[in-house]
Amino acid sequence: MNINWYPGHMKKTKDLICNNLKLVDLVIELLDSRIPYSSKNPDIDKIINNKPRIVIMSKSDLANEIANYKWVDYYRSENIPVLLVNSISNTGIGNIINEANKVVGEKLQLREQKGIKNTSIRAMIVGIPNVGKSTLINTLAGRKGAQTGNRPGVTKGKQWIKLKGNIELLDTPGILWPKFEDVNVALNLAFTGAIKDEIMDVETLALKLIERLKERNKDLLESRYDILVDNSGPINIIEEIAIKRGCLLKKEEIDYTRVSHLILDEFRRGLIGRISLEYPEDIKNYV
Ligand SMILES: Nc1nc2c(ncn2[C@@H]2O[C@H](COP(=O)(O)OP(=O)(O)O)[C@@H](O)[C@H]2O)c(=O)[nH]1
Ligand SMILES: [Mg+2]
Repeated sequence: MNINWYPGHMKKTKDLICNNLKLVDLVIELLDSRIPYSSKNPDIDKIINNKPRIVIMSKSDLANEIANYKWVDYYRSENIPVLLVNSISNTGIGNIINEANKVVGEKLQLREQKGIKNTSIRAMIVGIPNVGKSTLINTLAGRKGAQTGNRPGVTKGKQWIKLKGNIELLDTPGILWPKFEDVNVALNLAFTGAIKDEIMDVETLALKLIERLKERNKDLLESRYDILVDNSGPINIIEEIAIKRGCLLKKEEIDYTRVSHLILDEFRRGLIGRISLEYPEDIKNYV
């Protein structure tokens, strides 16, 4: 598997996040709603080490609604604050500010009691590549989001973005590495585009995706491509889609590369439907 995370890079990233962590009151951990397990950094708990945290399930618009609520229930049952967010349409964004105040509120009161003037909440966003960190930062900043610039003495060299309410967000997110060991995790990351088509050729990846969708999302597959998938193996399904969509070479041969790109692209954009690849009940010993 060819992912650009070698140990040196991981250590550097970890050090950077640890240094930034000292400056913040709150960590906003971003997970992809379609794959909350696979998009979770394996070392996050050790890295943030008891810092207050809010879990944000990003791209909730692309995930199955029932799965979304099951994940929310799961996190609530673990007493971990969790929010569903769609950064593109701005859904759920306002709740982040409320939740941040709930989670960090007591600490702020203590600060006020000690006579500390600036009682804003300082937060940082962390997550694996492509999970939506930059989009969320931009959405949270909005048009009014002014860069607050350096704060001499306290936060040398750091840029903070002032959000509505009393939150200041570090403008550079913490980029974390995904899990490596598990083939299913790698596949999920590749299906959703978190790691680009690096782990295997695009034809095999599309084939694996069709296998997965056939198991749980047969109806969506059938209605998107106007096909019946019951007795067909994944290759047949891909060929049928190719014919329906005109992904053909000369002499009517199937253009496997083109149809594979088409399927992956449509899945990633949510065009096949709102599909979650992981439900809490699938995951044993989830943390
Ligand atoms: N549908 C949808 N797409 C999103 C959402 N948030 C981010 N994206 C898309 O996901 C891709 C990666 O987002 P980006 O913010 O660059 O991720 P980063 O690498 O974590 O900074 C971009 O194409 C975004 O438009 C969301 O809530 N819903
Ligand atoms: Mg980014």
